[in-house]
Amino acid sequence: MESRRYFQRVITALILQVTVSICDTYVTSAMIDLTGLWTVMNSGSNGTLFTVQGKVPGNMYTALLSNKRIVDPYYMYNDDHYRWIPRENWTYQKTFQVSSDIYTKSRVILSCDGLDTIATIKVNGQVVGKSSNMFVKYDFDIKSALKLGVNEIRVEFQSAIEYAAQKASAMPHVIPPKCSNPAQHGECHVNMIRKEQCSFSWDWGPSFPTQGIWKNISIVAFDTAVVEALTAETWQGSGADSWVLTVEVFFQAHSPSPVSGVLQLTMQGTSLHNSVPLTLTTGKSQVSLNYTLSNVSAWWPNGYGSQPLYNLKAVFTSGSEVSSKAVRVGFRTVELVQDPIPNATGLTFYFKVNGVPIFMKGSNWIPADSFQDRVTVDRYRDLLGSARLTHMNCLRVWGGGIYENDEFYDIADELGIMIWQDFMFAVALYPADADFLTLVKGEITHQVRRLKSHPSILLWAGNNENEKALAQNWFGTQSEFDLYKKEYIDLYINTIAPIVQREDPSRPYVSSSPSNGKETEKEGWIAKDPGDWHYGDEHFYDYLSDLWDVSKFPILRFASEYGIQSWPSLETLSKVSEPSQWDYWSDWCAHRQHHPMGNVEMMSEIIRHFSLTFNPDKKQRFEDTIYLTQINQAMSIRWETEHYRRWQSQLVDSYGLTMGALYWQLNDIWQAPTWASIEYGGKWKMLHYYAKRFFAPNLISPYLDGNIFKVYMVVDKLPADLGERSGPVQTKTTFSHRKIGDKLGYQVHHSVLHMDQPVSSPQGEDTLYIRMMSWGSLTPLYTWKQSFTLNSTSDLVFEADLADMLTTSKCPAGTGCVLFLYVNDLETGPDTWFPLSSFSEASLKAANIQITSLTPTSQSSSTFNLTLSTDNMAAFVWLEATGIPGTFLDNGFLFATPTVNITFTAKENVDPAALKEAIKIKSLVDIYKY
Ligand code: BMA
Repeated sequence: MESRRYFQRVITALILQVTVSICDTYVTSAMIDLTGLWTVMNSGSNGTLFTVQGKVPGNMYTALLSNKRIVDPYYMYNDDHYRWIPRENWTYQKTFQVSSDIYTKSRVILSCDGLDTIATIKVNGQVVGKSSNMFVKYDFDIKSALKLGVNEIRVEFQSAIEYAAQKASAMPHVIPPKCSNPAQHGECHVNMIRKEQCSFSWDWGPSFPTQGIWKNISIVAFDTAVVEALTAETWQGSGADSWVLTVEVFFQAHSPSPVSGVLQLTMQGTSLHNSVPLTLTTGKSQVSLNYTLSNVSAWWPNGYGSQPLYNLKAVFTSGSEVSSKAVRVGFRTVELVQDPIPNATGLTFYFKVNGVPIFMKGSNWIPADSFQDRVTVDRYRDLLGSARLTHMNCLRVWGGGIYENDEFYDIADELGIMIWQDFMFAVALYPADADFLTLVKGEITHQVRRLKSHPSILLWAGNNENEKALAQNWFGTQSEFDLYKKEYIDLYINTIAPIVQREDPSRPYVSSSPSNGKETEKEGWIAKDPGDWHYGDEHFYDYLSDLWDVSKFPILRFASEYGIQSWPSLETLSKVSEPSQWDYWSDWCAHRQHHPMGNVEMMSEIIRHFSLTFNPDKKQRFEDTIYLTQINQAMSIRWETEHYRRWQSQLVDSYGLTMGALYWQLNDIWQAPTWASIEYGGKWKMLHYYAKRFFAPNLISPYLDGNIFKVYMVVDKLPADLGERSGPVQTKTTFSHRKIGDKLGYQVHHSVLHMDQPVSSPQGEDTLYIRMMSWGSLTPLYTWKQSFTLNSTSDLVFEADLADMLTTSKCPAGTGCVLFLYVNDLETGPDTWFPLSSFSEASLKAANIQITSLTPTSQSSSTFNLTLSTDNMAAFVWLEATGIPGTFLDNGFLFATPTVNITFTAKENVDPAALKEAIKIKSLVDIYKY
């Protein structure tokens, strides 16, 4: 804890004059909510004038769509056909009534939570303000423009494409890249405008550069003062169970004389009930208060405990005017540990939450729709719920999208999903002139204050891949390296870092992702190799190697991006494509693929392990090829993620101590081939079902090290460390020499020092069972039994020469067999499997898989128990309930026992017979039958 700053932050009153105000909707007595229907019209430069009614929050695309002036922008080639729309300037116009209780107030503000992006705002024809950053909130003084009765407001947007091009041509030097890759059918110069960077297209998304009022808009009037923002930070207190809560309240006062009033702070469920008399002078001010609290429960990431949230409320009363704000607080500490490692090169790079080292399991989040007004709270809850269901405890909000809506972070708080929050700069260099830096200052101040009270926020990161872009000369900047390096440092180090430090000292800041963390700083902020495996985080992509071969994977401190593509299901694609295009090599499939050579890459990865299907039925062939892309993606990311989890507690030649695996990417912005595990619309790909297994708290992780078959057990927590605690704990990290493979290395163990001796369950012996199964029978050829006790969260529990295992089990050849593994008990223990050959060689046999029973679980008619039976081993058993959105308990699995029990959870109630009818089952062998 930074004691100097902490103890200075006693009751003080600071005066701040910032044009860009700070937080969302004021709660005062005199307000007019301007959301709802507005008139939306274009400039007609394309020759056609449109005047429609459009919703606010919203944008011109969804306004035209809801008025049926265009069809689904996602349909077929419409991303291309509708490129005229963003080249128009669109205006939002509305009339509204002003009554005397507003008109007579001394201060009247037009409060805009989000204007996308370049706009001139007029009230009754008078310009009251301009916007040029979609990520800030604007407050415009409209007192002088207002009149009693009917008023008119116009928000006149300029084409973002046009604005960006103008900015680019006005720059003293080129700031690359100019345009996105042609495969993306996108626009140019997006780095010139403070707008969602991927709205000009990305390698997984379309170009729909929206214009619109994309967040709440209202008129606020007052005579005294309003509470603009309320923030909270939580720090460990002196005792095991004591916390320090730092509360900051931000005011805007407007009165000729100082405003006297009382600030009341309360936090339900705690002892915090405090009244503070205050005198505020005109303008912006803030107070900072610290409270020591005990008897509050700690907030833990998913899998480590619960997520208690406490409601903190600030109410300021001055005369008859009352203004208030509320936030939810979770008591937790976060720390990024970058320590030297004894006798090794490099630094650690891991997070401690409440003092406990946590392996970050998760993925990367991108905007959930090109049209943010379509992203409902339900969609957030569905996607974040799907992350939690697969044992994720961390998502990175990637730097080319948006700072998500408050509801996103609220749900992350509730579900225990920690958020690695990038600032919105990605895969580009950016200007560093005074105007641009001023825009950025307002943006970072606003966003950090808006988000910092969320316990889920883990860290702030300056940008996505821009250090690497400079270090590896991605944009041909080597000749002007010093110039671009200076601008980089001016932006992320001299401008953003101090604001983060000032606004939120409670969280770490890294200048870029990937970076070498402290080493990057030591190397002057642009490291020679920002992806060095000895430091920080890394983004790993390799589309040419066999990603089933674990020796191809890097041994990192933290893998914050890695992934390969697959196609979404035909069920999802059919919503935006014609049957004529349902062919892997069709024009539309090529058009929809924004990653150059992506479809060829996927095919080359598939044929490493599978035969292709040449089913004469085009639709079936397309579906089965999609199935193969999903299998390959799921298996590749399974192997890679298990690799990272195995390396969490071992170090060899200074490599290892991997404490994070966030695969690229969680969700999709539209229906297309991408790296996502969840399709647009919420359907889980096979990868997402596999995530549930490779992120499981107890993981059996088999792999081949040369010709030695090895099995690790990987657990999130050792039995001794189990048990929830109310406060932060201390941990001790020990390095013990250990032979790892044929090398001498270290086994690393973080043990929790018990401050309050919680109940810990005794460390019993567990037993691993390894069955050699032939593809032609459900009766194991041979079973190995291995009992084990874990010494660290990742430990080798079995190894044997594979050739010996084949001999011992009398399995003639790997092509004929597969290994099935489980711990302790087949029904409840974790299980997994391991192929012994590629599937193009494996002698799979036909398998007749049936649903033998399907019954609703007692308490609902949206969850069903299914019993499946098979007469033979079956690989990649894929269940689909076409037309019935929902998820199966497991999918894409190896059917290695006569029956399995699975549940299906539908998103809505469904009739059992209809469900049974809708469920289609296939396994790998089926796609070769035609
Ligand atoms: C990384 C990400 C994204 C990109 C992904 C896949 O660069 O940061 O920018 O979409 O790889 O190419």
